[in-house]
Amino acid sequence: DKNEWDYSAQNGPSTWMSKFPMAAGSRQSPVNIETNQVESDHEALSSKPLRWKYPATASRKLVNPGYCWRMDTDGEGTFLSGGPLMDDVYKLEQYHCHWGCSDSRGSEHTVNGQAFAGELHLVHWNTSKYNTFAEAAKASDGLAVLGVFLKVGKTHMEMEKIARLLPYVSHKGEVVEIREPIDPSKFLPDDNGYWTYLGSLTTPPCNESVTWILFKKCIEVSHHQLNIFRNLRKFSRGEECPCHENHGAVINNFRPPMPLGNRVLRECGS
Ligand code: SG7
Ligand code: ZN
Repeated sequence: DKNEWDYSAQNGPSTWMSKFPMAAGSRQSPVNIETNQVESDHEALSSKPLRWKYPATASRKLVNPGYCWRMDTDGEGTFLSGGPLMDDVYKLEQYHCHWGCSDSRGSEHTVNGQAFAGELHLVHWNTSKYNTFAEAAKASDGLAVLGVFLKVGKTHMEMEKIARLLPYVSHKGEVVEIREPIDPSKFLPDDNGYWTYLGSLTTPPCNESVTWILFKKCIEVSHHQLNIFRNLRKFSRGEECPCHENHGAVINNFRPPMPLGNRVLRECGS
C-alpha cells in the first residue's frame, strides 16, 4: 500500500521521502527552536495580535486513525487571524496530538534541543484565499497550525473529556460523536507569546503549506492522561495484535526535528 507509513524502523520518518518526495524538501517540520537565534519581530508581528475564536460546540468527532487521536471539528464560527497570518482568516479543521512512550519525549518541535511530553496541534485552513481544506493544503499559505507543548503536571479538565472518550476509539478506524461541548480554546495557554516560522505538515505527504505558530508556554496534563493516549492501538478491532511491538500501541508518534536551513524563526511576546 502506497500510503503505508508509520513511526517504526521500517516505515518511519527516515523512509518517508521515498514514497512522499515532499518530505525531502527544504521547508520541513518540525524544527528545533534555538531560542537565542530567534528574531524578535515585535513591530511586524505585534502590530496585528493573534486572535482566535472557537465555539465550544466546534468539536464533533473523535477519531483513531491508527497513528494519533484526532478531533474533527465543525469549522463554522471558528476563527484564527492576525500575527504572521496578517488579515487572512483561517478556520479550524481538526486538532490532534503527538506523544512518547515515556514522559521525557513526545513533542515534535524541540526547544534548545529539549523535547516535551507531547504536542497538541490545532490545524486551520485559509478561507480568505481557498475554497476547501484540500485546496489550501497544496498552497504555501494555505494552512496554519497552532502548536501547544504538553508537560506532565496536574490533570487538565478539558483534556479529561477526551481521555474519557478514548477507550471508545481504542482501535484504528473507530470514531465517536461528541455530545458534551469540548472547547478547543481551553487547550491554549493563558499567555500569548509564540514562535513562528514557515514549514510543513509533519506527516506524509509533508506538504510545505503550514505557517507554524508555537506557544512558548506549555499546558499541563497528568501522567495518567498521557497513559490513556498510550493505550490507543495501531490496528483495527478484529485484526491480529502485532504483540511483538509494544502490543501495537500508538506511541512515539512524532517526527524528529528537520533542518531549519535558511528559514527565519520569529518571536512575539514572552
Ligand atoms: C496527524 O497529523 C493527523 C493528520 C494530519 C497530520 O497525523 O491529524 O490528519 C488526518 C486527516 O489524519 O494531516 C493533513 C493533515 O492535517 C499532519 O498534521 S500536523 O502537521 O499538524 N502534525
Ligand atoms: Zn500534528
